[in-house]
Amino acid sequence: MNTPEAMLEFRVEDMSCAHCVDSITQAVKAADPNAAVEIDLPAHIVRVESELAGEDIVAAITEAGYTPVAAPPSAY
Ligand SMILES: [Cu+2]
Repeated sequence: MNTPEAMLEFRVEDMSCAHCVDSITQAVKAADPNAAVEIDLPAHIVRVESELAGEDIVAAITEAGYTPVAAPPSAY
């Protein structure tokens, strides 16, 4: 799956504070400088608009030390 500019959504349960938000945002932007990252901290949701495939974003967030789970947008 490699749809350009798709809005992808992930649940990151171990994201718990502003520092985590920062780390995850930096990690995604390191993988794609043009990515738009939107984070809902209370809901533990990370939304990413990017040319990257979902698994690449998962890899970037995992490398930053977190545990992302793909969340289908239809679930919200
Ligand atoms: Cu934190």
